[in-house]
Amino acid sequence: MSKSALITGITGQDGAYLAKLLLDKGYDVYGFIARRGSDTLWRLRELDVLERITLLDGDLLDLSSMIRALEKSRATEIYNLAAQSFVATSWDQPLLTAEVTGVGAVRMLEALRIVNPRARFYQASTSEMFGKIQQPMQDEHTPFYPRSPYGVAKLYAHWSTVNYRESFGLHASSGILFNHESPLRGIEFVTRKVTDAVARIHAGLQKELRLGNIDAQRDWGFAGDYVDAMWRMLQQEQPDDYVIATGRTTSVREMCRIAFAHVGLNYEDHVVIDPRFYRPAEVDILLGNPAKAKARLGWEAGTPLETLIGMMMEADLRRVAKPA
Ligand code: NDP
Ligand code: GDR
Repeated sequence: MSKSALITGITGQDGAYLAKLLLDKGYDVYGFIARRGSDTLWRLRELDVLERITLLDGDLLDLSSMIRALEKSRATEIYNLAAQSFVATSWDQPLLTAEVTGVGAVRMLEALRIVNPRARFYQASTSEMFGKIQQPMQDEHTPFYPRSPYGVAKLYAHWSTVNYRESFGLHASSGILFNHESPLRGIEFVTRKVTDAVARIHAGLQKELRLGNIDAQRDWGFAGDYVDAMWRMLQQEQPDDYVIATGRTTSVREMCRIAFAHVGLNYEDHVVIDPRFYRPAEVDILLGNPAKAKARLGWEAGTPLETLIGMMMEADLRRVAKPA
């Protein structure tokens, strides 16, 4: 009998890659989706998975919809990827972010306790929980100091996952994932904002790119690699928490240089610093130590930033040349 998995946030970047990975492994894949007015299914179409999954309506604000989704899917693996995930928006919508990104995870843990406490649970935790950095490389023992309402909400969800594991013996694991990108990344995030703009500038459709703090540094990997780490966590006999990262950090400035150079342009001729994109509090630098994931999960990041940006650039050049 094939295994059954339920993914919240299946319409997002990671949800689409994870759905593909699980389908390729023979799972029955169910997606928990909040119905929106606009088309949110484009990523699932792009990876050719839409016709192979079952979508169940629901919302992380609505416990009863979670209970029904768990009952209908009979999922033995639940991946909680849904969130208000854009850090900048979390200052404008702190309460919604808390409800969806923080309390939403606890609703899913409660639903799990009610319907199937033996199911395995994955929580999408984040390097944003480290926030104001207190040691040069962050691992599973680094103290947390979130710097945004998003980071605070994720920390609540993270500790709740740990607490439900310790209180009720749930197989609940938390992946502390550092930034990961892809051609399916939302356009509001900086890497995709840059690759989309470079493609447009190259095509003569725009001249400048307005950015905020380009001296921020991130540990960027490829989303396609990172969803494999999520799956590996749930295959372990014991649940645990893992840092998932590349172990290399790069500034937004350098990332811009790589993207513009892809089409023979100099970023300094086009990037304009716009204070509107500065954040009330910044996470200056992130650099993850993925040693535990390598030792226990046999997982390693496989895509260098240059290759990743190249993939994103090629996808955006194609999109700009052939608009939908
Ligand atoms: P995205 O923003 O691309 O996807 C978020 C998903 O959550 C979308 O499917 C969205 O649906 C869904 N969602 C939002 N609100 C609700 C709600 N109230 N009820 C149900 N679904 C909802 O995120 P990513 O794929 O990039 O990230 C996946 C998860 O991993 C997120 O939790 C994120 O915070 C976390 N994370 C991401 C990292 C990264 O670098 N990408 C790093 C570390 C953690 P819709 O499309 O309809 O809006
Ligand atoms: P982040 O990603 O906040 O790290 O959260 P984002 O790409 O939004 O920002 C990265 C860094 O770039 C700086 N920056 C800008 N960012 C955006 N979006 N737009 C700009 O114009 C701009 N200019 C400079 C930011 O200040 C920041 O320092 C992502 C999300 O996927 C989270 O959900 C996830 O938890 C973390 O990664 C790990």
